Order: sequence, then structure tokens, then C-alpha cells
Amino acid sequence: MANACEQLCSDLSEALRLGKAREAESLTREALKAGADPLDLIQNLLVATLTEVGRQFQELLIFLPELMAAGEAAESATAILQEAIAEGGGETRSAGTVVLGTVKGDVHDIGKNIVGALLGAHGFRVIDLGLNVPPSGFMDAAAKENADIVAMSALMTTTRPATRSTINLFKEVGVRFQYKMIVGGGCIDQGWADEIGADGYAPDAAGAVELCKALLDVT
Ligand code: B1M
Repeated sequence: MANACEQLCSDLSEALRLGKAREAESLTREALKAGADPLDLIQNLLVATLTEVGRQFQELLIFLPELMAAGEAAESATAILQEAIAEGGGETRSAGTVVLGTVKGDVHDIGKNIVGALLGAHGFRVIDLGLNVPPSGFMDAAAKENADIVAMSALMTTTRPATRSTINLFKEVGVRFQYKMIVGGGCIDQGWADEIGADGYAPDAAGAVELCKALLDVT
């Protein structure tokens, strides 16, 4: 991260941690003005801060209201970073259509939104189904939008099985072969992707772009 925004970034991390949404918004804008790269801010600041917030929540050092406040502050900052990513995207040729959503039972959408923004910036047509998407939601949208890729995000061990049910539904209906199906999110790894028969897994948003490009043979 550029030295110029070291203090700003540390203030931003603190604002996110304390759930100060307005402050997080203005510090995000200032950091971008000072030359910070939006993806760098996401990977090195936002993810790191929220991981720490998650750890504190797990260890009962903070409680649901604090977790929610941090989540809301992160949503505000992410909206600004998403815009910056979209503005930075110069590709006009359509690289393919991706139907994207957070799986059933899961309302964590900050990471999914970042993945969508970056895919969009790289020329993909992204159909964002939002959060808490049931298997049938992915299937209906994939058919309607003539998707190339179905991309599922899951953040909790309790919602991870929904990625499997979604793939299984595509199999049962006999349309699995029509789409590439990929998974990602905090509780997912390559082992899980292999176990459920997904076509790929990416650990972060940049990795998701590389994965989609590789699956569709886009250079
Ligand atoms: Co919740 N939450 N949360 N939460 N929350 C976690 C996930 C948790 C790990 C915290 C903890 O205890 N340590 C834990 C889950 C434990 C488990 O696995 N079982 C947890 C819990 C328990 C809960 C509740 C159950 C709490 C409660 O109510 N008692 C509840 C669940 C509600 C539900 O979903 N039904 C809940 C609620 C919330 C808030 C609403 C308050 C808020 C979410 C706000 C929102 O998303 N709009 C929230 C938050 C903020 C978190 C943490 C702190 C941060 C998540 C986040 O946004 N990270 C989280 C702790 C953690 O993750 N360590 C936690 C930043 C984001 C940029 O990263 O989403 O990982 P991430 O996305 C990355 C990559 O994973 C990847 O790219 C992104 C960018 O690099 N990626 C993909 C994501 N999707 C991808 C898809 C791809 C490829 C890559 O291809 C398809």
C-alpha cells in the first residue's frame, strides 16, 4: 500500500473496526484520491480488518451489534471501491456471462459484490442475483440469461452445503454440462470444490477473474 496513505489507511481500518460508516466512506474516498489502488485496499485492508473483527466476534470479545456495525461500514466503503474498480475497467468486448450470487441461507455479500465488480471491470456480463439465493434461483437465471458460468459465494460452514445442493440440482435436471460452476468465499477451499464437483475455486476476486477467463478460454 502506498506510503502516502499509510495514516489514512490506518484510520480507515479503525473506522471499519468501530463500525463508523460515514467516516469509513470519507476515508475511503480520501485514500483513493491519495492514490491507493481499490483492489489493494480490499485485499490488504478491508479483508484483513474484517477477518480481525470476525476473530473478535468468535472469541466473544465483541457481539452481534458490533459485527453488524462493522459489516455496514464495510458495505459503505465497498460501494465506493466497487465504483472505482468499475471506472478502472476498460474492456468493452463481452468475455462471457456470469450468474453470481450468495447461496441460500447466507446474507454475506460484501465479498460477492467485489467479485462481481471485478468481473464486470474485466468485460464479463454479470447477473448479480443478490444473497440468500436458492438452488432453483441459480438454475432459472442461468437458463434465462444464457449464462456461461454460475458463480456461488458462501461464507459460513453452515451454508457451504448449499453450493453442493445447487450443483446437484443442475445435475438432476440434466443441465450441469451446459455451465461452468465455480465456488468461493471464506469457508470454501479447493478440497471442497473438488468434493462437490465444481469446475473451479478462487480464493479472492482477482483469482475469480483469472478462473473465469481460464474456464472460457478468454485471453
Ligand atoms: Co458474519 N460470520 N454472520 N456477518 N461475518 C462470518 C462469516 C464468521 C466467520 C465470523 C466469525 O464467527 N469468525 C461467522 C461464520 C462462522 C461459520 O463459518 N459458521 C459469521 C457468523 C456466525 C454470522 C452470523 C450467524 C452471526 C449471528 O447472527 N449470530 C450471521 C449470519 C447471517 C446469515 O448469513 N444468515 C452473520 C451476519 C453478518 C453481518 C450481516 C453482520 C455481516 C455481513 C454484512 C454483509 O455481507 N453485507 C457479517 C460480517 C461482516 C462477517 C465477517 C466479519 C466479514 C465478512 C466479509 O465481508 N469479509 C466474517 C468474518 C470473516 O470472514 N473472517 C463473518 C470481507 C470480504 C471482502 O471477504 O467475503 O471472504 P469475503 O470475500 C473475499 C473472498 O472470500 C473471495 O473474494 C472476496 C474478495 O477477496 N470470494 C470469492 C467471496 N466470494 C467468492 C466467490 C468466488 C470467488 C471468490 O467465486 C464464485
